[in-house]
Amino acid sequence: MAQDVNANDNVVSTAREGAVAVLTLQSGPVNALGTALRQGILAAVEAAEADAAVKAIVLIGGGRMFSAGADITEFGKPQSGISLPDLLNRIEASTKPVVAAIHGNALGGGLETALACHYRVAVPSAKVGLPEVKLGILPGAGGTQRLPRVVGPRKALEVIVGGSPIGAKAAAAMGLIDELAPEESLRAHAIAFAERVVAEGRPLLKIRDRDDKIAEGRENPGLFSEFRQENARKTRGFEAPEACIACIEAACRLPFDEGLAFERAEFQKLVSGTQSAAQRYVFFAERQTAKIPDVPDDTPARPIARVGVIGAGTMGGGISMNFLNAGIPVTIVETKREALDRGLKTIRTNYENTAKKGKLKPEDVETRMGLLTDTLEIEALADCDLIIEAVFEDMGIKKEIFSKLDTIAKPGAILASNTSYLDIDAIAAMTNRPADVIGMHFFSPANVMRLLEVVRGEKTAKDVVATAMQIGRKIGKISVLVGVCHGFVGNRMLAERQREANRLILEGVTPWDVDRVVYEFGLPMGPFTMSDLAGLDIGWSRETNKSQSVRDLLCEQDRRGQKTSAGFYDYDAKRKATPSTVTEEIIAKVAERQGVTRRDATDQEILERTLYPMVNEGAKILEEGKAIRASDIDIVWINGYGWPVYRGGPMFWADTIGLPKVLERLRAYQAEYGDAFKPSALLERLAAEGKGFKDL
Ligand code: TC6
Repeated sequence: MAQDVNANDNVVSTAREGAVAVLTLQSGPVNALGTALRQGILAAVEAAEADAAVKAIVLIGGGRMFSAGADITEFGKPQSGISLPDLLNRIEASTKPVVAAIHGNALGGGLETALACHYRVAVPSAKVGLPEVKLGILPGAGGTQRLPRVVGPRKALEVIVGGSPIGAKAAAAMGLIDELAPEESLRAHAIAFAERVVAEGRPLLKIRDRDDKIAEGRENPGLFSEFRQENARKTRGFEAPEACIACIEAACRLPFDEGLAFERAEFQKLVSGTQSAAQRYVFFAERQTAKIPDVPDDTPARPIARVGVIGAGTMGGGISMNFLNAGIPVTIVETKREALDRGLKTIRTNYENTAKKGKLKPEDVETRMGLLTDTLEIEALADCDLIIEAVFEDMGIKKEIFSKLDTIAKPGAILASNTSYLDIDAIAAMTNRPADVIGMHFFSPANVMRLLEVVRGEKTAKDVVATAMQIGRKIGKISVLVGVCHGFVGNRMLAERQREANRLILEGVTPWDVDRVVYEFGLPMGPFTMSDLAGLDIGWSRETNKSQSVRDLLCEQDRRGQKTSAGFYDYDAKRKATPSTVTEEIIAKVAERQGVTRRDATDQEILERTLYPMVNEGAKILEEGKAIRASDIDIVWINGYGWPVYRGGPMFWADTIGLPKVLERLRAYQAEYGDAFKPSALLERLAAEGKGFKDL
C-alpha cells in the first residue's frame, strides 16, 4: 500500500512503495520545470535520500506527461531558487539510485532531468527530445554534454540540432531508454525496476562518467564540419544550431564539468539574444491564435464527417489531401472528366512519392485514396458537412457556385471558399444562409503549408468560426482568424512588398539585388524568384494587359517563369536561375517610357522599402480589426511565407527596430514617393507613446 509521506506545495508528492520513494511531479498541464517544481524536486530528493528506509527513488510525471522542460515564461527573468543545471547535478549525485519513469513527453529540461537520473524507463508511446533549438536556445541543463555520452556525437547532433522528438522505442534502440514498460503499468514497472537495481546491487550509472561513446568525436572530428555542411540550408541565419554543435564538440573534447561550463556560457548568450526572444514569442503566439475573444473555447463545433471539395486543380487536390490524411472522407467535384482524372492522378502520385520516400506505408496510399469519392455532379455534395470551393479566382464563377450550393447543401453544412483575395461577404450574399459561409484560405502547396487563414464574414456564425478553426487544427494547420479585406492578412501585406519591389527595379536596382537582400534577411526567396516560381501569367492575359508593365512584356515574350525556363531569370534544365539581360533590357525600356529616374539604392534602402510598408499595412490591418492581434499577423507571415522565425514575424521585427525609427523612415519615403508610405494612425500613436505592437 502506498504511503503518502511528503508533499511540497503539491507540486511534488512522495509516496513510499516498500523501499522505493516515488516522486510524482504535478505542476500544471505539462510539468514545466519552473521555480516551484525545481524546489519541490530538490526537497523531495533530499528527503528521500535522508530517509534510511528508502533505497531507491522513482521520478514520475503526474497528469499527461513527464515534463515539457524548463518553464519558458521564466527565461529572461531573474532566476529564483535552484537552477535547473544545479538541480540535475544534485540528482545525479544522489547516493541512492534514481529512476526516471517517462510517459507522454520528456522534452528539453524534461529529458535532461531524465538524463541526470541513473536509469530511464518509458512506455512505448512516450516521446523524448531536446527541442530547445526551436526556441533559439540549447539544452543548457547538461543536455549537450550528457546526450552525446549516451548516444554518441552523431546521433546527439541529429537530436539536438534537429530538435524533433523521437519515440521511446527508437530512444531505447539508441540506449537512451534502459527499458520499455507496458503502457498501463509504468509506475509499477519503474518501481520493480528500481527494486531490481537495489537487489542486484547495480552501480549508480552516472552519464557524466561515460567516455565510450564520445570517443568517436575525438577520433573523427570531421564529423562536425560534415554535419554543418549537410545542414547549412536548414540552419541558415539561426544562431542556436551552431552553438549546439559547438557544445557537442566540447563534450567530446573537454572533461564533463568544463563542458558544462562551456554549455552554460553558450546558453546565456543565446537566451539573452533577440533570436531566442523571437522564437519564444512565436511559441506562445502560435498558441494564442486559437483564442478568439468572442468565440469561447467551449463553443460547440459542428461535426464534420464528410468534406466536399469543388475543383480538382492544384489547390483543390492539395486541400483534399489534408482531410484524407486525417481520415476524413472527401467528395471531390469537377466539371470535366479529364480535369477530374488529372487531379486524382496528381493526388495518387503525391502519395506514391511519399511512400517511395518511406514516409507513408504503401497500404496507406490505398486507404487514403479509398476515402476519396470523385464526381462530376455537384449535387453529390448534398451529404457533406463542410464544402470548400477551390475554383478559379473569378467572382462571377464563385457567386454562381455558392447560389447553387445553397440549393444543394444540407442544412447546417458549412460553405467555405478558398479565395485568396475576394470578398467573402459578397459570396455569402448569394446564399440564404450567410451565417454558414466562411473563407478557408489555404496556401500552396495546400497539403504542405501549415497556414490556414480562416476568413470571418460579417454574418458568419460563431460556431462556424469555431468549427473552421478546429478542423484546421485537426488537419495539422495553424488556423489564424482574419477579417474580410482584399488579400486578407498575408496577401494584402505581400502586395505592399511587391509594389515597392516593382518600383525599385524601375529605378535601376536589379531584380537580383532585391531578391538577394530579401533572401539574406532570411526569407526563403525574394519577390522576383517567387513570381517566377508562381508563374508570371497568373491573372495575366494578352488582351487585357498590353505591354504596360515589366511583367506584361516578359509574358509577351513567353517568359512566364520557371515553367517556361525563363521569367525574370533564365533557368537551366536543373532549374538553376541566372540573371537575364533580356529582363534588364525590358526593365530599362519600361522605366524610360514611364520617365522613372534611375538611381542607386543601398541594401538597407531595399530592405526598408520592401519590408516597412508591410509593417505599416499590418498596422492598418490591426486598426481595421482585420486581425485580432499583432502576433496573429506574425504567425501568418512565418507559416505562409517563410518569414524567418528568428525574426519573430514582421510586427515583432518592427518592435525590435523600434517603432519611432520605422515611422521616421516611412515619413522620409512618403516625402519622396508619396502616400503609399503614409504611416498608419496606429503606428503613429504607438511610436508617440513609446510602445510597440507587443503592447497592444
Ligand atoms: C528547456 O527545457 C530548456 C532547458 C535548459 C534550461 C537551462 N514552459 O502546447 P500545449 C504551456 S526549454 C511553459 O497547448 P500540447 C503552453 O503554452 C523548453 N509553458 O499542449 C500551453 O499554455 P496555455 C523545451 C509551457 O499537449 C500549455 O502549456 N521544451 C511549456 O498540445 C499546454 O501546452 C519545449 O520546447 C513550457 N516548457 O503539447 C516543449 N510547454 O494553455 C514545449 C507548454 O496557456 N512544449 N507550455 O496556452 C510543447 O512542445 C508542447 O507543449 C507539448 C504538449 C508537446 C509538450
